[in-house]
Amino acid sequence: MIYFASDLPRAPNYAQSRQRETRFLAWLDHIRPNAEALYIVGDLFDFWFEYREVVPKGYVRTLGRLADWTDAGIPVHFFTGNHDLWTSNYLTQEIGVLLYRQPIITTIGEKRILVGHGDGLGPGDTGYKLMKRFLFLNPICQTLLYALHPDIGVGIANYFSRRSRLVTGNADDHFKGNDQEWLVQYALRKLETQHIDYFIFGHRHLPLQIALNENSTYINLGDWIKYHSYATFDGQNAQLCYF
Ligand SMILES: [Mn+2]
Repeated sequence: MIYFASDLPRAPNYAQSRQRETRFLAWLDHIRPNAEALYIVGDLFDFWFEYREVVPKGYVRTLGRLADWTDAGIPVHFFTGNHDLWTSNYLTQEIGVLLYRQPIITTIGEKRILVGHGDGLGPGDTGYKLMKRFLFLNPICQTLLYALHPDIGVGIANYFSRRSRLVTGNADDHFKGNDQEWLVQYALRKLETQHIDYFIFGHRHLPLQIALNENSTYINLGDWIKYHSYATFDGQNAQLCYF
């Protein structure tokens, strides 16, 4: 079985963050016996920024568990989200994940699956798209951040992490209809030129499984704040599940 999960930001306080992490780790341990691969589809971290010799505090148990999986030969595919788009080579080197900065189309069995975090895809979200392009991924901004003491740099990253969460609107916790759901629109547009069996995205923080046509489905992975939701793929069918 192949597993997909995304969006595990930390809670405002330490105790709640640990609680969230404990639940996620319990899920990892639960699925491990029959896991052939794991896809972390973005926003595993609240924020992530790598200095040459320093990485942010926290996430020790999660990172340790993922390293344990990759050491055991289970592939862990890691997609950057808007909260961890500054991921560099630490996670590939130290944890052994396969890193993706863009959505990918992968063929598993006979199914074509498009996987990606989903930030900045489809129509709308113009404010975020501009910030991502001109601020978050701007080499000058990154160089400036490197030049700062990590306590200050990480503090700034933290600030933008919260801000980008505001910009991308976690408050939209109800389904807005296919024409207002940007990722549905993105998927429908993709289907005009090619066949894709499953679109698997995170970022929306709302578990969704929507038939786009007779043989194409959009799954949103929800999150690990409210829903503890994930998706499975058995080689034939993908399914939204809850832990
Ligand atoms: Mn996101």
